[in-house]
Amino acid sequence: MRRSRLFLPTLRETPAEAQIVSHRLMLRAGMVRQASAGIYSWLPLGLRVLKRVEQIVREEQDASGAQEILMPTIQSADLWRKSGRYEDYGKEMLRIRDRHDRDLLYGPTNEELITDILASDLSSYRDLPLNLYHIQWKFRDEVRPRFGVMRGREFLMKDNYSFDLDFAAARHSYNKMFVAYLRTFKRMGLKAIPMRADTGPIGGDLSHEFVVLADTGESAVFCDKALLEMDVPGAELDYDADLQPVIDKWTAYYAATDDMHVADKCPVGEDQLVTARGIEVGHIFYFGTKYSEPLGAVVQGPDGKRVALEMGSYGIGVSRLAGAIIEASHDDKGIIWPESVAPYLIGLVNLKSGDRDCDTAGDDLYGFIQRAGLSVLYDDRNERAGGKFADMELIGLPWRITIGPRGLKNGKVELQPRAGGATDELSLDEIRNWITAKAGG
Ligand code: P5A
Repeated sequence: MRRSRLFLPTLRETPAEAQIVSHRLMLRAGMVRQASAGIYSWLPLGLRVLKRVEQIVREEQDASGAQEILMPTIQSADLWRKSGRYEDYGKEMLRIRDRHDRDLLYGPTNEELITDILASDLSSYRDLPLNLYHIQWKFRDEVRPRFGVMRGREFLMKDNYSFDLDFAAARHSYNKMFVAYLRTFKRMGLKAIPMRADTGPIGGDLSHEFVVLADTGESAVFCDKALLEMDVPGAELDYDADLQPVIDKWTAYYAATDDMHVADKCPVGEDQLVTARGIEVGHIFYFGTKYSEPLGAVVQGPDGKRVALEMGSYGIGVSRLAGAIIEASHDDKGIIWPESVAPYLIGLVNLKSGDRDCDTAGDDLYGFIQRAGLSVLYDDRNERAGGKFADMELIGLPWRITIGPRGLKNGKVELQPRAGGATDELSLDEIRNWITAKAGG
């Protein structure tokens, strides 16, 4: 993409309304704009990040055996009356009435709707286990939406729902998600720590929050230092194998959110305890038959008896993650994107647009990078070098290649990683080799 064409309204000044660094940087880097309180439009750069985050989530869900569906944002109040949550959910639920005076709502979550689908369409235990997910916008009328996309009213969530015949199978479904979440967050360059959590309005008695440590996190968290060094299972992981040993390893260490932590009873010594702030990026729940019973999601088991399905639900804050990644990875100049979610891998800066040699070298390299299959933002604007560099640092692309008249005289360009480290001077051949190697071939 040519920078001269890209709709990327960056801001020099720090917007006054933004209290935390990710919100400030997302506004300054032209990623999002507020539409109304807690509701955002995603501009091209922001949307590319959101899509990449979403895709990592999707790939890890698919790898675990979950199947993607898409349920609507608008739901009928009737189902929620059956589960008893229509009243319980209170003011956080956005209630809507249609022209026929029917009560609808903008879904804050989908336990009822998915259970209703299963109630109608699942007939035999042979179709189990089943795990269905979707990635869809949710609405929760938070009292105090703040911190940009981190605590919005409208936000993108990946939510899935597992259905099993008995507790042992349901526990395995839960464990699969536990491991899939560890892998998902790791791919985004995040250290997410699973913590025992309160189940709130979702319900049930087994639940873990996945919390990314960051100074600006909304809640205080406490955990054993050892958890910061734990290994995450790699691609060799067999999801059908017994995952309990992996879970046991992770849960053997103390980790608790504010509301679960009792200082007097904490088993970890002071020198081993990390006290930090965290951002909840995921939350998993096992709640048995809480929804399947009232909504009639029942199957005939192998012995002919009818049993209500054992269920769990599993959420990831997809739009929140875009902010959480920035909280975890930035400096005083701007964002530092991990390669896995960066809007473009390379920022190509032409220091002297209009100069024939610079333009030729720039255009050539731009084409070469694209043909190699890598994503690149080419700053071809006729602007001061200082401004171009500041812009690139702000938007945080992992690699910067700089072409200037002085270097070109010696046939050289500059390569610099955004995350820090030395700037390399490379010949045009060398930079092409680097690009080819980066593209994996
Ligand atoms: C699990 C999936 C649920 O809703 N039902 C379906 C369960 N869980 S949850 O913890 O309430 O939400 C899941 C994740 O969504 C993100 N999230 C938010 N992101 C941005 N703004 C919000 N207001 C918001 N509320 C929840 C969190 O990452 C949470 O872990």
